[in-house]
Amino acid sequence: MSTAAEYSTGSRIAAPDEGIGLDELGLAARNHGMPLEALRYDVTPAGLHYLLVHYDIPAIDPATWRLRVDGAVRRPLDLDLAALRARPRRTVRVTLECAGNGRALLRPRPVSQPWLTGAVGTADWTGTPLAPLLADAGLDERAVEVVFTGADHGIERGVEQDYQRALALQPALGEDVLLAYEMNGAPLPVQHGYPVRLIVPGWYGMAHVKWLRAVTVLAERFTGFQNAVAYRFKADADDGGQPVTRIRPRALLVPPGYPDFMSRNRFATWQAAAVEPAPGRWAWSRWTYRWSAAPGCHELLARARDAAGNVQSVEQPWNVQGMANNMAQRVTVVVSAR
Ligand SMILES: Nc1nc2c(c(=O)[nH]1)N[C@H]1C(S)=C(S)[C@@H](COP(=O)(O)O)O[C@H]1N2
Ligand SMILES: [Mo]
Repeated sequence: MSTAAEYSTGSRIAAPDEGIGLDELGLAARNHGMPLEALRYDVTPAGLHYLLVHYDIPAIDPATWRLRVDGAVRRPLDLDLAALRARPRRTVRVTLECAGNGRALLRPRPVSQPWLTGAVGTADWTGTPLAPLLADAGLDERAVEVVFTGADHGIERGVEQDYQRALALQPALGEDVLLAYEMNGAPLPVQHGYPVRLIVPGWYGMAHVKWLRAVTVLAERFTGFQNAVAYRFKADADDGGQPVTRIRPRALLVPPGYPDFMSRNRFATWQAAAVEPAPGRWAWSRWTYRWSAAPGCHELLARARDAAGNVQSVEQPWNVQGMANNMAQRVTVVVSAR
């Protein structure tokens, strides 16, 4: 007898000397990172924005597409694209980062989408705010969570599912939470969620459900796979873990010159860089540091500290699924004598 569980791969940790496997290569070839030189653009050109698709990109006909808004509401809604576009319009500049960014740098290495540091990007997302839509549907006073369902379907660690993520009511009602139908002023590219995706500024990528087809208000906690099993900080396989939510601080630098991995020279001290004002509340800020480079091989590290004092560490923050690894970026640089 064949079951989904038998033919679906579970999560595991790579052996100490184990390289990236063909399954991980397949994932990396489908889901690309942003080339770090694209950090030069405040708004990432859509084709350079990182991409993460768990299953297949679904085929959606915009003429028959509908968004259901139902569950613990008094007036369920059924909206087509024209009705959604006729609602109030808002554009928000938002930096997205996959919670798995940095996973392939962990030792031991959790086997999954093998990101280095490129699973980031910033776009101008245009859509209609979610909160007024939920108000129109008439939230029931028992409402506690909102589940967002995508049109994509697959199997993950033996569990067959539609891609679904829930948000507690309070973050779901944030004023910049959008049902977005444009990215950088053009209709969403199919791979980024056409025709409509959720945007939850400040949260790791998994919350921003693409190919949205239903918004369901729940009077109880959601127990679906992506909230209860995936996207949790777990110390080991038996740990229930804490949920992965908002993006941790991270500084990235455009790698200068050509890196060389022959030596491991380091700077022993941290120097403050000049940080420019953020181009938006939810978007990355440009920073610069003038470096008087001496000839030789150097390793540059960059790290950020947020207003609350959370700082990136140089040591890896390890957990069993390789989530939210925001350790300082390292770039090896050879400076040649003139
Ligand atoms: N429906 C659906 N939404 C999804 C996903 C998915 O596989 N299916 N992947 C999520 C994850 S893990 C990330 S990191 C972001 C990636 O968004 P992007 O591909 O537009 O960069 O989409 C999220 N939304
Ligand atoms: Mo992700």
